Amino acid sequence: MVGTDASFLNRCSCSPPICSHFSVPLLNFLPLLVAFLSALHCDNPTMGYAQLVIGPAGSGKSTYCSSLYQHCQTIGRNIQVINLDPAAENFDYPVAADIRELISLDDVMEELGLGPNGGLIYCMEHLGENLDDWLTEELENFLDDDYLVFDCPGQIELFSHIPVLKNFVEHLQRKNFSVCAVYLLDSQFITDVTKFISGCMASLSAMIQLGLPHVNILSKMDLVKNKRDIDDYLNPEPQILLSELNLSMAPRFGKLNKALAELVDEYSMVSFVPLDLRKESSIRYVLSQIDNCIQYGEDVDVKVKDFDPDDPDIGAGSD
Ligand SMILES: Nc1nc2c(ncn2[C@@H]2O[C@H](COP(=O)(O)OP(=O)(O)O)[C@@H](O)[C@H]2O)c(=O)[nH]1
Ligand SMILES: [Mg+2]
Repeated sequence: MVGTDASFLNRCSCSPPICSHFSVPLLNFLPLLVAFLSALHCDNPTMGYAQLVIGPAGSGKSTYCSSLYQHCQTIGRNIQVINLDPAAENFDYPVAADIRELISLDDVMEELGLGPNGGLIYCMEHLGENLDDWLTEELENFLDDDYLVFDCPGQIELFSHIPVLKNFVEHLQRKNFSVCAVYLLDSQFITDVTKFISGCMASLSAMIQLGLPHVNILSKMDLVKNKRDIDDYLNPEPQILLSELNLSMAPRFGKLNKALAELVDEYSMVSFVPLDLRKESSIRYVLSQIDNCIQYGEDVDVKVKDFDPDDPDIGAGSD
């Protein structure tokens, strides 16, 4: 930060008579001047931090939020988890704010005769129309430097083509929050290369739509029997992906496979961080990756160690 103290005034290069002539009025205004300069030069005066936890239904978003909350309790770090899923019923974390106070899925389904999916989209669009009221008021309950975690619903429409979450994120950014998208993909889903590519495409569409720093997480690592199978998908080579795709699909899809492998490579997003909730070290590592993305803790010097896929503690290596 530049110019937040008055020491530069001591380096005044004007001649002594002029300096002494102005010294009394200048001293009177010194505190104001310093405050003014601080405001001008301060990079992030009231910066907040937020994770937007997204991914398909059942991928483990709410469980992740709850484990993250527990972990932060253990290490004495303050986070607030906010429920954005109007269909959620039970929570394993204290809910700091809840979309169901704004709109209830049951009411929408009953009054508008909508099904669960249509009802949920309606609720989220209602949220989009109430960002200036509901969200702004809720945010006022938090401190400027609070770390918020938003537990989102899983409907793919919300992070593919309906702009609600995009508008939600822009609202947070206008309130000076640094936001990271945390995309969870169920490791049970990754049984072959075609499913892996399909998971990547869904994550990529969220990344493009939201335009946020993005961390991909492979959840439920405790259920993976042979961890070597998953290793191949944590940081795979595009060429290997392509040859596997070609092997598992008809020859007429060759060009499409090449384009898909290139797309995934160009967005450098074929990278998943494994998460095994049984291991504190795994949660700590995931959190450090996200903190790094949003520059949380620059002032407190958060320790981020290099990724070592063979480290059994992180969750990808064999036990
Ligand atoms: N074994 C295992 N099960 C998990 C894990 N995370 C979530 N689950 C289970 O997966 C189901 C869906 O989890 P939930 O957190 O509700 O998913 P969400 O729909 O993405 O919020 C629940 O039955 C959870 O108990 C995990 O890390 N390991
Ligand atoms: Mg959930």
